[in-house]
Amino acid sequence: MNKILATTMLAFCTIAASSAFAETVKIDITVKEKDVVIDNAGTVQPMWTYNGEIPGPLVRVKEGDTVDFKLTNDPSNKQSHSIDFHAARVDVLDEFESIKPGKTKAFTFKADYPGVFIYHCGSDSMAEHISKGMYGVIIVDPKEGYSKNFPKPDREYVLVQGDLFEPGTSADDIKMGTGWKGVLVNGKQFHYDPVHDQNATKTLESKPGERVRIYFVNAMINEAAAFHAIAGIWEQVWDNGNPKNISWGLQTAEVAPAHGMIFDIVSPNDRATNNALVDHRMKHALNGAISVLMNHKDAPAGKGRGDQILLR
Ligand SMILES: [Cu+2]
Repeated sequence: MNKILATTMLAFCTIAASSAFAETVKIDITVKEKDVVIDNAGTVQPMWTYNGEIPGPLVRVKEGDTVDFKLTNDPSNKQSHSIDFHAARVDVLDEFESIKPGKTKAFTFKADYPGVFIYHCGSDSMAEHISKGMYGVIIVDPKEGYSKNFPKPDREYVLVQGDLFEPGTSADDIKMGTGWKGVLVNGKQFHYDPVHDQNATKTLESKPGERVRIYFVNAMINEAAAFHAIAGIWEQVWDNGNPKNISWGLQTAEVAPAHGMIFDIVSPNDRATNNALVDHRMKHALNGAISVLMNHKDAPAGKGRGDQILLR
């Protein structure tokens, strides 16, 4: 075997190895209590966050991977905080314990189940910590990859729905829903809806006929989300995002608090169309939970791909 061929084969083996075998993925997150912009007008509210963002950073691993995780509670914070990964099987009193400002907590877990999972703060009062923004998404891609029952999408978007309460609402009132103000989609009311909010500048986009995969997570503390695509039908829906839990041709699916599901939509390929992806509970939709998906031939190539899966 000549040297060039040997080198090529070695390179090929390295790529194959990295995609076929489980890896250890290192994730560090810092809790920051800070003022955060909660709508398209630039309104700021004191919130509690993972890495300063609502939702926290998108974590994506493959089924079978080990997550090597470290949580830091920033020394400038006032509260104890924690993290609860729904993708982990560990000890709630150990890995998920609360840590004081200035402390760190490191642990590992194996992502044994494929799907889309929430992570959130579990510190007392959990209602207050979650509703102030302490949640995010971990996607665990199935180890067998794509298949007939879990086809490769053309674009992917993450949508996380959370509560917005009036600033200064007490933990007890938050728990009972008093002082509720609206719904944040990826951290902002009407984040991707220029129809209902003149200050909105972003939309989800795809080309006609493309398969768009929505990773939907409901981080609301007390209420389910009735996820529906106006002027569309969910081609396939996977409960918890597990390829085994497949449903076909759904109009609306209920996503429980602290649950996630995968929704695919395929637009007609012979015309431009628009969809509104909504929580069909009117109280939720009309207070922030509407996102526009524009299907048109000029959709930017990078949108819904790479680092533009969760649009900030
Ligand atoms: Cu917390």
